[in-house]
Amino acid sequence: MADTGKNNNYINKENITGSYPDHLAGIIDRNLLFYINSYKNLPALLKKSIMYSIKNGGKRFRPVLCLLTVSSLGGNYEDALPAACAIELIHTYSLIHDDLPSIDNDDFRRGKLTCHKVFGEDIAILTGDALFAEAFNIILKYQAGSPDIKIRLLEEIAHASGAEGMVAGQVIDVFYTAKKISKKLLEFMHDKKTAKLITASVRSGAIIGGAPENIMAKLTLYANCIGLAFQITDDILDIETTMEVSGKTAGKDAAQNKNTFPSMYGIKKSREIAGRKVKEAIDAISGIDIKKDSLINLAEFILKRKK
Ligand code: GRG
Repeated sequence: MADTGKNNNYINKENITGSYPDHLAGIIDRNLLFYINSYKNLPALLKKSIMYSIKNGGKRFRPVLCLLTVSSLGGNYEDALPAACAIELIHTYSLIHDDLPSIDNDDFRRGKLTCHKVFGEDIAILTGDALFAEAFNIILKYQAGSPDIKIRLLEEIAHASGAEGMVAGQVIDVFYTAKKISKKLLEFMHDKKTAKLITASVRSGAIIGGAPENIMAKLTLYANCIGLAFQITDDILDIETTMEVSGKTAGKDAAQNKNTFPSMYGIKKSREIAGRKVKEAIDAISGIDIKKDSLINLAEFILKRKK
């Protein structure tokens, strides 16, 4: 069932940087479409809003990270496609809800109008809800492995998304907008809002790849560090990139008085902190016996990315 891209002329995504594994992102795109198309009993409007939200040029950073982690452990990345796609569905749900008028009120995402701008707020909320639930369904239905592996994956992804994960970070983000925040709480917010799902992506790959505890611990540290660096560079890009490149409205954080690394430390220091975190991530995996080049490459991509 899995589309591994080996015998296909897959849709070439616009190259994100010279070193980004675009072919894996393309494979994720096609497998996402396969899962969504396998649903037959859903209202046409919901199918349309889901397709609109899925087919839209995201980098697929989290699922790619999951696949690369499996490969780094000597496994077949094909084995992780359901879990990787499930994580992308959760990420997509979080973006749809994040863009809502009652949260960040964004009109553009990935170069297109946001889901609520096209389908209305009610349908956008429901589209996010559907993607969230279907993420777990895809793992239950398609993920290979023992029941124990499936339970560990569900646990990992649910924890990263829930009240002690992404939602916690988002609540702090919303509550502290235009209010003073401490450095510690700012880092906590970024860790929950963004790093947790990135960490779950690596840990899910490590579960599927059968990583022993010592390697799991190093990979977890790697992921926590790149997760924080990813959000810091996101904050910087909000200031430095244009709508044409990023596909979302530029300068929104400052306009909304959001707490970000640049607002706390300035751009130069924020860039240094992101650089330190990427170095810490690479150091974490440098001493372990895995095929680490592609994970190092993806960590370095975070500092080079333009969107
Ligand atoms: C239950 C209302 C409710 C919310 C769920 C909304 C939410 C919790 C969390 C949002 C968390 C969030 C949007 C974090 C931002 C993370 C981030 C850096 C997004 C951009 O990710 P990229 O660059 O985007 O990977 P693409 O478009 O490439 O997928």
